Amino acid sequence: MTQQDHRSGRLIKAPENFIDSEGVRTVFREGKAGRRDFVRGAFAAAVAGAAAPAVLAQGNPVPAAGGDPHILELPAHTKGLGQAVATDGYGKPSQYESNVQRRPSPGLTQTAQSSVSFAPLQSLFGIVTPSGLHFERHHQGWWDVDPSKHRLMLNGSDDSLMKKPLVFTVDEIMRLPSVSRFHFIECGANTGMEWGNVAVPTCQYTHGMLSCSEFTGVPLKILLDMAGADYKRGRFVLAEGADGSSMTRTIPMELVESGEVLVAYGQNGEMLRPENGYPLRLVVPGVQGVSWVKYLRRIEVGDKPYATKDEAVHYIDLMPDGLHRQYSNTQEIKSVITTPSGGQVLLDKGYYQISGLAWSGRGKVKRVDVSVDGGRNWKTARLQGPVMDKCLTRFSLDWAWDGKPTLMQSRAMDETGHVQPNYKQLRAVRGSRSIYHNNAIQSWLVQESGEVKNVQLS
Ligand SMILES: Nc1nc2c(c(=O)[nH]1)N[C@H]1C(S)=C(S)[C@@H](COP(=O)(O)O)O[C@H]1N2
Ligand SMILES: [Mo]
Repeated sequence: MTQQDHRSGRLIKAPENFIDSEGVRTVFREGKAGRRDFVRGAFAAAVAGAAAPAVLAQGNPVPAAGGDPHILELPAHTKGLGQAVATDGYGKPSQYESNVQRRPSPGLTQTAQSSVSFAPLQSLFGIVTPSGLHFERHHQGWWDVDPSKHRLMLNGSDDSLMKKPLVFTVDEIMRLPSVSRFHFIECGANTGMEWGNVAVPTCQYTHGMLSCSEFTGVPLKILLDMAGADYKRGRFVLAEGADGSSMTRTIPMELVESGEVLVAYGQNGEMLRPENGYPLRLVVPGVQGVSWVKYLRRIEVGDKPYATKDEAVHYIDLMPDGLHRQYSNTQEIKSVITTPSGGQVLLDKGYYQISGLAWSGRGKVKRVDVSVDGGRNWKTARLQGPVMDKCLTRFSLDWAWDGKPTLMQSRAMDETGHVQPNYKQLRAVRGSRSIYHNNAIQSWLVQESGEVKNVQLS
């Protein structure tokens, strides 16, 4: 990198699009050597091959001498006629932001239908995920379901558990009293590739199975009341989706009774996106994403947990003693620094705003501490309000880089007193061969070159 580049901006963005489709195919051909190595190797190769010009194109060049033409010369847009209103009936982001995309992880899954795309957390501000960048997790592909033909059925596992089984149309649900609430959704497998060791380079891939929206819908409790549910015996509900994945999950009735569980149709002010369950999805605040059943078509009230495939065989946690833990619903306190983060490059010393996200499935985030010396000393970060229940919370801290290698971490605490563990603490309880519910403290190493790297401290 030349001196000129150093003057041109303070941070080079992470090269999010550094794997092309041929690269993905190569990875598939070569990879059978064990999943974690395979993914790690794919990324290492891709990072090494990232072309410098593509990275530099993200810079913001300022000429060294002769005046800045971007000030001295009037650009066309100051002299000509701009485009007409409603040129695009549904607006899109600027062409200059086309690199900000949700992306699949090369080599992670065998098909693109039973797969996941990760949200570009490193490129987002505040707490809301734009709907088009929301992460996706499909077990059998997504559908654009015709709302006029979609139905939601409520029944009991036996007749006495539901006095008046009902079938709703989407219109009927949208007539009922609604609420709008901001909540995060995190796949239980988020950060799952990192259980054993560092696997992926950027926070898009370490933490991007995480998004946050304002959801609008009807509390499920209202629908169950209408159908005459027996809350005394009926301590569980089964939620079922209308796609081919037979996604069914048991939800404890306490969560429904609290009024928090929603049958949602709205996401960030408009209808849900098809990828996120249009026209109806369950919103289960604080609970892992798999329970947020999309294309929701049926709710059954029962007197015991259902032990469906996605809770008895999948979405279980291998513990150090060799047994599996089931029904670990809650997404525990967690945080990640999104800037500076893996794959980004700091271009000079001096001031940076450290910024990141914190969240807890147990309630509000109470405090976030940030360390720039690998966890020896901690400073309390600013929380950007409003701090909401079971919602992403943005934190920030002022920092001046002295040009030396810096190990950066964030550690969050929630209002119930739960504190985010480091890897040593987490592995002591959970071992290192699990997939789900990795809420360990993330470490980023700012190297002397300014390049930020994903690292784990043992
Ligand atoms: N019907 C249905 N619902 C589903 C799934 C699915 O494959 N089918 N995937 C689940 C999983 S594992 C997660 S993490 C979330 C992801 O929601 P999103 O795709 O809107 O991000 O949806 C859940 N609900
Ligand atoms: Mo998930």
